[in-house]
Amino acid sequence: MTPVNDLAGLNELLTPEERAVGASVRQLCAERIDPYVGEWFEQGDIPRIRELTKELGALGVLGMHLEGYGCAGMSATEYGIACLELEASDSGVRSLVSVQGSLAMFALWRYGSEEQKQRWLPAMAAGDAIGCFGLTEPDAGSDPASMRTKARRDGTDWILDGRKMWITNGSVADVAIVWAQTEDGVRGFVVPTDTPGFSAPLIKHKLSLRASITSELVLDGVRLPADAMLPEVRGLKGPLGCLNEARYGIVWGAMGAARTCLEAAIEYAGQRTQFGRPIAAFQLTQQKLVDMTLEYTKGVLLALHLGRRKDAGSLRPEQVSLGKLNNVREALDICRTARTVLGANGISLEFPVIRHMNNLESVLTYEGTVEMHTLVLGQALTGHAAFR
Ligand code: TGC
Ligand code: FAD
Repeated sequence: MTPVNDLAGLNELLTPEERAVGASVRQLCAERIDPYVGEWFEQGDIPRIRELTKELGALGVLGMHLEGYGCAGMSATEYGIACLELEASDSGVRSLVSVQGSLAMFALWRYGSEEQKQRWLPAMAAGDAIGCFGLTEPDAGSDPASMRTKARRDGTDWILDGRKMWITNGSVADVAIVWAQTEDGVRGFVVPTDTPGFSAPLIKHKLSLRASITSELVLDGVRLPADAMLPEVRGLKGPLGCLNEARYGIVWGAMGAARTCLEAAIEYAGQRTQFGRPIAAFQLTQQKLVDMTLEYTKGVLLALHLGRRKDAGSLRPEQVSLGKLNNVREALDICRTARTVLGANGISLEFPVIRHMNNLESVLTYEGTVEMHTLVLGQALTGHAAFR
């Protein structure tokens, strides 16, 4: 029996260093996450999230592709491989890492003052401080330009008022990067979460991404000093620039969820007997496994291609959209097909499949929905923006 990665020789496309990154992240996931994550999902929590975040920091995956300030300075491809292995365990764990490194840390690293970087980045790289990224609002999701959160001047201070919604890591964060309207356009603010007027109630009743903290951010007259604003960017291109980073990680990550479900389906099909034969011996089952493997293989090749382009400095935003749209959509399809192979066991948390399938419903929506990425690609192809 050929392992799914060996069919097209995917591992041979990686350097020894890249393979080593994948192996070390997989080892941590196998020891610290896989045995427990089904239970976390059932509870709707990541118990001892601070401990886990420190372990991820010690492994070097927080802000892994950033240079300096305690960050590991690895390549984009290595970062992508780490995301794949994390999401092979759970999309919620990859989210924790994506939001920390690609959104909150990246915003500080790219747009922050030297003082802001020194204050937060080393602690965040080590996992001693957790960050979140507040862009979405109750009435502004796909269209962040319509955000209502406002920052106004009071002397030299800033006063922030507004609400953010669906914010990963919100209730456990030490620092929130909050995007707000100012007289000068959209600006980013570095908000220590112990600032009076800031609160982050947990969002409950999720049936997806349950091993992840998702919160509302409430900003009621939050007073910040003048130097709380990210000085190096103005306008929506600030948050959208961060999204490119996190979306890139998802291009890889989604294939991790797909791999786990595909491998679970192959293993189950080999062991489950009906009509006197393993269900793997039926042509209809083989068709499913082969189609899943084809899409998985193509998805990893696409992720690797985009990773190489990112490392070469030539990755364009619409190429990230192409990868995010394709790989999340196909990963979800792979997980749904795997679920059918497992029959009734496919709906049980005793197996990883339904958890990954439900998680990917969130991944399909966050970081730009299927429709938004379709419109980005439509605009690239035709020159017409069809968002409004
Ligand atoms: P538009 O007029 O097109 O652009 C405004 C300015 O931004 C620039 N820009 C970009 N810059 C960098 N990267 C990109 N991908 C960019 N896309 C646009 C653009 O050049 C322009 O710059 P300038 O200098 O001319 O001002 O903006 P629009 O209002 O028409 O919106 C375009 C659209 C719809 C594509 C954008 O709003 C969008 O991507 N919407 C989706 C929102 C989204 O993805 N939200 C995600 C929130 S964070 C999250 O979900 C985290 S989940 C994480 C986890 O748990 O893993
Ligand atoms: P809407 O924008 O209201 O969209 C609803 C539907 O309408 C979608 O199908 C959409 O594609 C479609 N639609 C909208 N406009 C158009 C159009 N012009 N043409 C065609 N179709 C259209 N956000 C953050 O800022 N930080 C986070 O950390 C974060 N974490 C998240 C974690 C989870 C678990 C989830 C579920 C979401 C998270 N989000 C976060 C929010 C996420 O980015 C938004 O949910 C997403 O951008 C979509 O916004 P919305 O939910 O308001 O949907």
